[in-house]
Amino acid sequence: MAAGDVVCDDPTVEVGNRIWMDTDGNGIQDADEMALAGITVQLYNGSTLIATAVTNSSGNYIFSSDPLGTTSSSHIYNLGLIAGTNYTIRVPNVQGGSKQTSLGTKILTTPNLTGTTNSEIDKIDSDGILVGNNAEVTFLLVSYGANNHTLDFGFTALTCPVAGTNGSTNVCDNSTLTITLSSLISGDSTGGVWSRVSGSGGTFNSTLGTFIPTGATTSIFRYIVSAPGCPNDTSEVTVNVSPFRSAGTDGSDTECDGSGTVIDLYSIITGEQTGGTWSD
Ligand SMILES: [Ca+2]
Ligand SMILES: [Ca+2]
Ligand SMILES: [Ca+2]
Repeated sequence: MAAGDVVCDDPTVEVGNRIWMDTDGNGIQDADEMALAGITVQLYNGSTLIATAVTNSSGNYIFSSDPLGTTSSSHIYNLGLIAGTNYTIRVPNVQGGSKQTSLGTKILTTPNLTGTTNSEIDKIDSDGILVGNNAEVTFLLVSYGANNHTLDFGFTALTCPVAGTNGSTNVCDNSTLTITLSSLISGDSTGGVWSRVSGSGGTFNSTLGTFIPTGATTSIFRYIVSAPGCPNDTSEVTVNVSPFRSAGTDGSDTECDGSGTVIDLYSIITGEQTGGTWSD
């Protein structure tokens, strides 16, 4: 090197940079969507862990080769990053038994809705793809100076299925009509499982969620919906079954005007059960 040459360090390079709450679940960072702080993010070269950061209150993380930067929990400096190398940003344990507690019940949002390249538009989408229980994006560190702030991860609320509002119906025990149990609860999600909680007789089909009350007693049926990460939700249908009561066979009697005879109406109908009511 000749005297007077200017000695330049390699320009630095940094990658990042945001983890956010994708409130509307559209996979895009919208203006009103909040940052997610306290999320652990790792930088890997192949299977080798290079550095670990935790997002700050702006949801930001940075991995940088700048030797002059001041490292914090979210911004990691003085890393030996090599241009032309594929690196992976990993948010570990976004689901499963060791899920990061800062993620609560949130789930990874849809990735790469604007593409997978390091372009201006790629800055606003989510890049994390589920690999096992981790969210990952692998990228080429193109060259020194080519900072890449497009490596973002969106999370959205887990939508749990609901079992709806309880319902009931009243039927006779000689009814042969098929009752579709789901028609008696409201606001329920599909895909749940029916079971019988009480009562006997009739024909209950748990697969179809139907009940034919012929010969049954009052019965309660339970609908349970479940999904990974969600609590089970339950609703019930009560089918009130009354014994069929026969009013007997019609009859008639002929009396003349002015007859003083008291007519026992029960003596005219046949086969009736007690407990009925007369009207004219
Ligand atoms: Ca969004
Ligand atoms: Ca993308
Ligand atoms: Ca992006």
